[in-house]
Amino acid sequence: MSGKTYALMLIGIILGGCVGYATSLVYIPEAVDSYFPTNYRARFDGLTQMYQDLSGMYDATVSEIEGLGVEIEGLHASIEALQGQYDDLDEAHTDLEGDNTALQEAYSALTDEHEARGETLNETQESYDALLMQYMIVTGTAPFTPQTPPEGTIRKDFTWAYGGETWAITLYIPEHLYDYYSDRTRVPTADYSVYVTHPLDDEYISTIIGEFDDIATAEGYDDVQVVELVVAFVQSLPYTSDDVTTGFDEYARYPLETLVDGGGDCEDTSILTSALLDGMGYGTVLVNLPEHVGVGVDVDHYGTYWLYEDVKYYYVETTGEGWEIGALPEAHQGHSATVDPIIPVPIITHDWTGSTLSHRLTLVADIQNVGTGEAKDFKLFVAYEGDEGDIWNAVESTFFDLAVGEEIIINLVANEPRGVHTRIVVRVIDAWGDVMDESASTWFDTS
Ligand SMILES: [Ca+2]
Ligand SMILES: [Ca+2]
Repeated sequence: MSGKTYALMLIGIILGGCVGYATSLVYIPEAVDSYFPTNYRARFDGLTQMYQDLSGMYDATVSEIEGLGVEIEGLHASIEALQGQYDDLDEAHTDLEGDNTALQEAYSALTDEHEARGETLNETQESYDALLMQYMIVTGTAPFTPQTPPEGTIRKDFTWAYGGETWAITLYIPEHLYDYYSDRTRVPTADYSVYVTHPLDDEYISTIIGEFDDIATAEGYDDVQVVELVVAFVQSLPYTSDDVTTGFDEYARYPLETLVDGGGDCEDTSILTSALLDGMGYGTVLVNLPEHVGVGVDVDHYGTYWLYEDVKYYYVETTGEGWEIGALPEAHQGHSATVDPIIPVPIITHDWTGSTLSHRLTLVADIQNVGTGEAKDFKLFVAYEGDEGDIWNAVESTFFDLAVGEEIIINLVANEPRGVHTRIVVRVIDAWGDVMDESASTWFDTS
């Protein structure tokens, strides 16, 4: 387009604007008001106001919904957090349940172990007590910390049957005690009570008695049953005659010898039985039959008994098994017997030498008490004896006492009778004149 055209168009626009302005001056609002009916105007305004109000409500509702959405999100987050917490707690609970089960198992395992250890402790304590007792017997003293089993003991295991059951005891016999008794010269007497009343083994015998007491207490035995238990124990020991085991006959054994040697013959097992029964407090005697020895015990029973100082002592056979209290083997029936109580008695031995000068005998006697009781008011008696039983020129010493194990040397001078067939007799007599020991020379003739 040319510049002329542009100019024409510009002029046209300006003219057009002027026409528009003039028109606007004609159509003023008052003109509109006057043009539209009044009620339309009010309704329009009302609708406009309603619209505005609804818009405001809408906006408020929208913002409220937005707020609730935020709130819901917050609640969701809380729920998730709670769920997480719940899951954690659930897991922890499961873990704790597992822990609880494991702890209960561990607790019952510990309880079992505790009980087992308690039993072991009791057994150990019993063993310790037994060893301690042995140790004290061996050494005579209580150790501060005994840690090793006692040396110098001889272990002996015994089993026997009584009352339908089998019983077992283990003894630790002090070696020095056994050696003491086995080295001891046999006491020259038929009164075997001195083998029971010898005091050195009393303490050890009481520990053996403790073993029987334990059984008797546990089983609730009465007196007869206790005696039967002890007798069954001794009867179970093997019978060994003297000549086989010791090389000579009538070798009486002290109780510990019979236990260590594992048996003996009648006087040995009777000595052991009466040592146990006497130690337990039962009235006990030794029954000395021809060629046999048994025991008598003061219990309420029936059968064969010996009366001693108005007390009935029922016979107990100690050799062989199965003999009941009061049962006397047929081989020994109808014989008389001597009864030796279990009380300490002196047993006297003596030696003497004599020389004669001018029909005067000088005699030197060595007298010893090898028994278990003191000799009181004993005398030495010396005389010449004729072959008709006559006693010539007797002399006596003054009274003397001899403690257990003690010995005394006594000199006596006696006149020798002239022109007789004679022998010298030497006696140790007690206060009642009973002969406690006696010896004689060979027969000879005097000038
Ligand atoms: Ca004794
Ligand atoms: Ca014997």
